[in-house]
Amino acid sequence: MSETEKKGWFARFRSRGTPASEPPRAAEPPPAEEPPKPTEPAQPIEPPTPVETQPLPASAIEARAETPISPPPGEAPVDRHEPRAHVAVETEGTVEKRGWLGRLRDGLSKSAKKVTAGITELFTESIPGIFTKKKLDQATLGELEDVLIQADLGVTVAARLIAKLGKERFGKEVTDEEVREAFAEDIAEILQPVARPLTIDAAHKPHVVLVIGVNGSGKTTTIAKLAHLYKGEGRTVMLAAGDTFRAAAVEQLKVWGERAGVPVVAKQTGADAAGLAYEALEKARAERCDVLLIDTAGRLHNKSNLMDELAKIVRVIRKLDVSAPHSCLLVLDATVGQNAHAQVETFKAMSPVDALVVTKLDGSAKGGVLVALAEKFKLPVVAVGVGEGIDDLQPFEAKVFARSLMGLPT
Ligand SMILES: Nc1nc2c(ncn2[C@@H]2O[C@H](COP(=O)(O)OP(=O)(O)O)[C@@H](O)[C@H]2O)c(=O)[nH]1
Ligand SMILES: [Mg+2]
Repeated sequence: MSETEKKGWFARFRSRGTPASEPPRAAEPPPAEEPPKPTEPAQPIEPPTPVETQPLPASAIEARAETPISPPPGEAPVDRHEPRAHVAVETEGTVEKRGWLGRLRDGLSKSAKKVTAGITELFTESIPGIFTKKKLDQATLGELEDVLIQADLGVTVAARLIAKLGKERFGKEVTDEEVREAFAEDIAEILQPVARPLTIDAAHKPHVVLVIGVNGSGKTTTIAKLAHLYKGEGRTVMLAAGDTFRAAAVEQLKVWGERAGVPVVAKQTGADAAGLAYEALEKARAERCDVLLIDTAGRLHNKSNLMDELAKIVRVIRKLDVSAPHSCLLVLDATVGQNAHAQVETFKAMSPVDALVVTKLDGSAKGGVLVALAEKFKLPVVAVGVGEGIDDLQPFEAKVFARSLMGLPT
């Protein structure tokens, strides 16, 4: 990542915290028909349905249950967030930087706990709490490999990490922390090439971002977060409510648009999504907008309907701009774990996916899946979602992520 790109992220995060750019948490959209969620997100926000655990790409698309997520206009807002003291006190300069690092670390804490507990356990003598050095033998390597696989890093990554550790330390006395340090270094190496922020090309007016993914993965929320981010950078943003399939979806985007202070092009439920995208692009071009974010349905009657719809959206917007979409973001919910692989395969076959956003890292112990995805698909991870709020989108930084995942200070 270049220094300027990095600064871009920091600048965006620095621009937060002003009442104008950040709506109060209490004003975030509550679910339409759900009771308020408990403040402790002990369960994944949207637990995958049993069908979703099937490794079939088709099921991956169809599996999401309809989730009522849009707040009916006028309904009393519900604050579903825990107080985050570190955010409240960290407002400026380097302190602010620690703020987002802290939030990423917090977001990854469930995943980190899982992996560090697994590793630490191997290094604990029979008296609990006494950690010792241990001679790195074949059995320990095998057990460490299991821990990595269970933490969703995948078989390939686990094998790679273990091979490297074995090569460097076999037969030597090591501590659990040394092992975690070694793993973090290797993981950062795997992640480095994919840690690339989404670059908005100013030559395009607008730069069209098509946002795709299964229902409930976090597309609409991510669009709101990106809109907020770009607006904070002084860019003009427009949203297209392309999920015309679900009744609440259009309304949900409109509410987010209002909160982010950006216009939303929308039609009624059931309208032609490609037609809507075309109109939105026409409008954004006429107004010389910098960014157009197009929301899409994640679930239609069947997989081929979804495929047709996405293909049609791409075809139709290319009538106006042959180079559009300039970015095609696939949004993945980290809580689905290994099923994310099938989703990438499926959506890659349907549309020109060129980057990933991984959401709900805060509600998941499966953050390790991001490493497996990076190793396998090598698609840039432009950002990660660590909460439901409009500013809960974090830059994806290889080293920070790797160290957080291994429960190490960043
Ligand atoms: N905890 C958490 N929840 C998220 C995150 N991103 C989205 N969500 C929630 O996931 C649910 C589905 O999100 P939504 O954007 O509507 O998904 P879509 O169907 O893909 O558009 C909503 O309740 C969001 O608040 C995240 O990063 N962390
Ligand atoms: Mg949506």
